[in-house]
Amino acid sequence: MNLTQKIIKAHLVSGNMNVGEEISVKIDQTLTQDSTGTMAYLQFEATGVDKVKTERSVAYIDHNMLQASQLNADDHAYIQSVALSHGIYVSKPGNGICHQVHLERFGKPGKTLLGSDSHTPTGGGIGMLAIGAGGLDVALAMGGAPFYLIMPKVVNVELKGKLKKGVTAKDVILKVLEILTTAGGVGKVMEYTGDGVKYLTVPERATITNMGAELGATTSIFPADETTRRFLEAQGRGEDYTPMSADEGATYDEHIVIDLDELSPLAACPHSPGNVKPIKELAGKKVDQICIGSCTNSSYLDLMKVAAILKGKTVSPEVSLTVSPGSRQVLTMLAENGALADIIAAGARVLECACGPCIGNGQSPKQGAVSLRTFNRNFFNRSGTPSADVYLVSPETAAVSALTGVITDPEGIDIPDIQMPEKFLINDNLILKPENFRNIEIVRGDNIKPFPKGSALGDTLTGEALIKLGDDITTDHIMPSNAALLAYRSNIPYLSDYCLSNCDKEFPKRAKEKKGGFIVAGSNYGQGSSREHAALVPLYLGIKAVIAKSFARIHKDNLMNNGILPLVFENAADYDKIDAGDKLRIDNAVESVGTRKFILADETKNITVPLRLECGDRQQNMLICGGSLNSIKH
Ligand code: MIC
Ligand code: SF4
Repeated sequence: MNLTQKIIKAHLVSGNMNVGEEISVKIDQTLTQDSTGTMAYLQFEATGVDKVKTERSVAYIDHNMLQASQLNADDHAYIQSVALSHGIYVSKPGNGICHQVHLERFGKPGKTLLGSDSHTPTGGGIGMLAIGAGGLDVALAMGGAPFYLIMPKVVNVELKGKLKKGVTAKDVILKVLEILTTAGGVGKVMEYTGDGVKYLTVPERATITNMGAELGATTSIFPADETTRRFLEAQGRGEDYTPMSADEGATYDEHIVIDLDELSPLAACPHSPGNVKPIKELAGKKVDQICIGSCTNSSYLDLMKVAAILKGKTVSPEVSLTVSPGSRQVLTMLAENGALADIIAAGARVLECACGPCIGNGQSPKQGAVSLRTFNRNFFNRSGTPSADVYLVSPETAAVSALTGVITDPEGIDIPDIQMPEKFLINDNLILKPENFRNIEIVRGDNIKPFPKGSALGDTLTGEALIKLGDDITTDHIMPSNAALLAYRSNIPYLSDYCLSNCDKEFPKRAKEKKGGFIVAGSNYGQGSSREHAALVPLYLGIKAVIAKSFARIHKDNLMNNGILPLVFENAADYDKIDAGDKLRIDNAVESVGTRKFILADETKNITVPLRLECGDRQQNMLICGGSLNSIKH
């Protein structure tokens, strides 16, 4: 067996491990973050479970850090109190980005981790099977339920040789994105092997598994080897190490080879992580803003390299450079060894250890700006400036470009080899352990509004095609996130006025006037974030079904968990026959869920179009009952 199959087998609760069949696995650890966490904990409370049943569950507060009113602080207080009272650890604001901190302090090779954040696969960097999901699935896993997924194909990404100076782990994952594109990983786990693995440190491996989310993959994983052992020992967690690798002669469903010595620095160009070009082709382009950080590239190693490049120099006069360390551990170590002083002296604006600009929470660039970011997503308007062009690059490319003011190729750059520390600085005093707290009162700010609940599926569904969208619509289109909106993540009625506003500002008004209807879309609908809000808000607006050429995994599960039908065109060409404004009708919906075959009548065009439902048996029941919570009650 390959490593993915071994971990799945060790955790299998139901199903057969045949590609494409529904299976369920036991979840050892969970993580939540605050922007999806408020909903996840409201849903967890709705299950009535008293104490979490996992080996370790952690609630991180790292996303909504701008406290421009009392709203975010209210949500933080809710999360802290609800988590501690149910046996969940809390990583307080300031402690760092969930994925970075989880890797440092909690992750264990061979374990399963389910997180209410799409970049949970970061844990694959130490050999965990780490999967992102909607808040409801994480809430159920905290209550001891297994996690259901489709048995993935396992793709072997064989890494050969060694990276050249100035070429980085970011360039490896950008190369994989160039090969597979943003939908190329759907239904697949990317398993990294080969002689090149041993030259990659744990944070470098984590950069690769983190951004595997942009392939749409179920997750990505590296073996746990001597490098992993040294990392865990340096974190004071040597006892958490278990060697994990594929069996000798293991087989895979697909195979990709990447020659690390042949790679050169790459960038993902606007507005997709899959729009990859060589830095050489972009070199010389004037840059206005550079942001270094995010769960992809904010480790100690990343920032030490940035500091070495910036040392003794000054940022170009026309560039605004920000640096957000991934964790307090990283920030403190840089402060103690002087690297932080080098970064500050060069003119960087040092931000707190949090998601920050990555989620549009501050640092929106100026109109029409070119912004280089070491992040993982450059979806349209995610920076908060619709006219800005965001390029995703490595920390080395970002740092050299910050000095020149134009996109600059770092290949061959002469910086000292930075070694992984023998010992990381360990200070867990911002991690609250539930065993130290008794009789906690759950704090509920008045921004916390009840979440909408689905109702049993009606047999006839009618309504207009309220909007017709193209391919690759992201969750940032469906439910935008930015400094102004993030504070309302526990307030679905408020957020509903912004649904799909990145595509059509009139959509929410129209959906409300028409009392709901249908969304029609192209392929890979819902790529990106795990935010359940991208399903809850359409549910609130009365959306009955999304009819698309294909769906991204997490969003499709979120739709079904909330009782919205994700229907696929049986013939992709039928997409062209339906227009926005057409009157649509589906008869015999309940029976059709059973057969997974639907007939869509377009009453405006007087045509019918076959649709199919791709889901497991459990999800059929869920759709008929009107969502996961209803079907559990049944
Ligand atoms: C993201 O990177 O898009 C986020 C913000 O971390 C999301 C979660 C969210 O929308 O709150 C994710 O990756 O799932
Ligand atoms: Fe935070 Fe950005 Fe990572 Fe999402 S991708 S968890 S917003 S740093």
